[in-house]
Amino acid sequence: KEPLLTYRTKSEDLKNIQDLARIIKQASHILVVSGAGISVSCGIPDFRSAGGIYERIQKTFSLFDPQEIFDLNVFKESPELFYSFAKEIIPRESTEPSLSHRFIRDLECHQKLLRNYAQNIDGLESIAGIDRVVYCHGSFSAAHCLRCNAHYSLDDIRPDIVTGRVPYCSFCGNRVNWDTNIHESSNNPSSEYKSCIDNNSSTDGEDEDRITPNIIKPDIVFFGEALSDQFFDCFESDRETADLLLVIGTSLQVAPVSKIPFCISAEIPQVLINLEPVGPSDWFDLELIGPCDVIIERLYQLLGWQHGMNHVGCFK
Ligand code: CNA
Repeated sequence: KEPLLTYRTKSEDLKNIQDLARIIKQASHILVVSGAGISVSCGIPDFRSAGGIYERIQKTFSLFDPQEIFDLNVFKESPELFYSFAKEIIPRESTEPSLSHRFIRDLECHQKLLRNYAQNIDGLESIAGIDRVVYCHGSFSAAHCLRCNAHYSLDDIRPDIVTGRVPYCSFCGNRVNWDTNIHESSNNPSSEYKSCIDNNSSTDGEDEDRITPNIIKPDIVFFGEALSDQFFDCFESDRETADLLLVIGTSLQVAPVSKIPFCISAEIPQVLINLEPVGPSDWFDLELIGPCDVIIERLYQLLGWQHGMNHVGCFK
């Protein structure tokens, strides 16, 4: 009996972790859908678990639905809601990817990773070195001014984020004193002032300036915003090519990523690795229920793989 691990299975061929290891050995086009659960061991809380960010937001603010903090209109009106918890999701400079992130990278190094569809916005996939990643909901690594579109890096706005302040575009804020509530930003953003200046060098659109606040918004996808073309373009071909679907650390509550298992042929084995079951009991061929890093550590043993093959020579 495997420690800390329970199974739900609907398949005779795929009934336990040993079977999964066998299938991974055979596979060459693995599609991984990952979520907040793979970053929990890095110290970044998820949304929907007990004690997660949504529960705390609901206790702190009088929001009907905690998801409102990801609503663009709410963000424009009350950006302090979003920035009151954003510091919890950005990785610190010392944050290391989890074993689960490194496993996805090792799948890539073993030339088995078709694509990692990452819902996370913390950017740890890139820190783990995963190249074949699609950030379905964007990431904190870049940001832009909602009014003039000037681009900022995470480092530009990190000082505001970690202190829970709303970052405002310095240039816009200084140029048009359109709202007395706008404070002077403490930023000294390094990038793309030029585009900001160019975009603001005319008085045309002044009315729009007045209604579009000069808040800096991280390049993450809010509710009501479209996912990138990259997501749809990649998935269009990947759905035909995948030979195994691994869903790791997600409640699969957010569309369209939650539709991925339905859009892939039922012939392709679909496996969930998560702390709790997700969806109806016959959704996945196999569910491995437990902390993902523990399950993945066991997979390493069964596969006979070393951790972090990328450090000793990953080829693409
Ligand atoms: P979610 O809805 O909060 O679900 C997380 C899932 O992970 C739950 O089913 C948990 O049971 C499970 N889980 C928690 N800990 C573990 C663990 N150690 N091992 C295995 N499973 C675990 O988050 P989703 O990712 O499903 O929702 C998508 C949202 C959450 C995306 O838009 C993200 O941007 C957003 N989010 C991202 C981060 C991040 O970037 N680290 C953090 C919090 C939320």
